Amino acid sequence: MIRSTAALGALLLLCNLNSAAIVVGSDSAIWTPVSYSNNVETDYSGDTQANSVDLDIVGNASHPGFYTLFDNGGTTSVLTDGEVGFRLRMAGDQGQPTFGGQAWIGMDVDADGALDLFIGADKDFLSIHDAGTGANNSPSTTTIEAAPVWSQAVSQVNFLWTAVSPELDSNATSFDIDGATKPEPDFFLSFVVPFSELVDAVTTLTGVTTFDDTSPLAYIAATASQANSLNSDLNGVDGQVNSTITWTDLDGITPTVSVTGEPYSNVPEPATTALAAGILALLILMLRRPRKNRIVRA
Ligand SMILES: [Ca+2]
Ligand SMILES: [Ca+2]
Ligand SMILES: [Ca+2]
Repeated sequence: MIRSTAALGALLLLCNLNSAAIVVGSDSAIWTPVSYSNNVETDYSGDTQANSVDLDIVGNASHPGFYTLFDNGGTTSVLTDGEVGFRLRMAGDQGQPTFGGQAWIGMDVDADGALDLFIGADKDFLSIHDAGTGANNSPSTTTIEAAPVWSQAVSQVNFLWTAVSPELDSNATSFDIDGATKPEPDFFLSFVVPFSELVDAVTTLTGVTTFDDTSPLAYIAATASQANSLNSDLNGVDGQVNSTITWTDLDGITPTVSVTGEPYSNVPEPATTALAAGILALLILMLRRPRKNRIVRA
């Protein structure tokens, strides 16, 4: 009995290792809060242009408004098996069966303060879009190409719109942090995209030719009432959806992070450094070897 139970446990563990990496409805305690330059993991309530609670990103220091979660898929092939998730805390919902708007995660992958691509989520599809021909360095210069370079229908595996609960936010002390103005539970919008699709988009659409889980990037997060704009709420910024102020000056873009959400400087040293150390060790070994041979002949 014990042996069969152990075997079953091992089998379940094996199945788990081979299943989808990120559980979209997992506890926020295992997700990484995405911080902005002022270290505020928050957004203001009631600052949406459309005045819709399901488009109003909210947060405070102990209840972050924006999380990410990266999983390498449990294998050595992070570029094929990795997944990256995003979670936004909204003030409530509009009583619709599901999320009624559009969420955007904008990414700057070449550290020039201008967004290079956008990851989108609505009730039907997850998608990745090229930044259009606009400067994309401020809310007012945002352009998002209408046609996605990748899209995937939402499912129970990659998308979740649900009220914040103790199961989804075990560290929370409130489930309605904007309750003073809108007394209703906050909602989490959570979605997961394959890391390989993000890598393809970065290397295809931008001048960045190599991109992996150690690469630098910066995020903005926003909501919209329609595709191809950021017209409702900008995370970390009070209003300003039409602002000409740059993302950097607005504090609307994160400091440089990795896809894990951790500050870039804390990322383990790149593989290239390890490779260089390996080559150096090999050279030392090769230089030593002839001297040893001469001693043997003598
Ligand atoms: Ca807000
Ligand atoms: Ca609320
Ligand atoms: Ca850029």
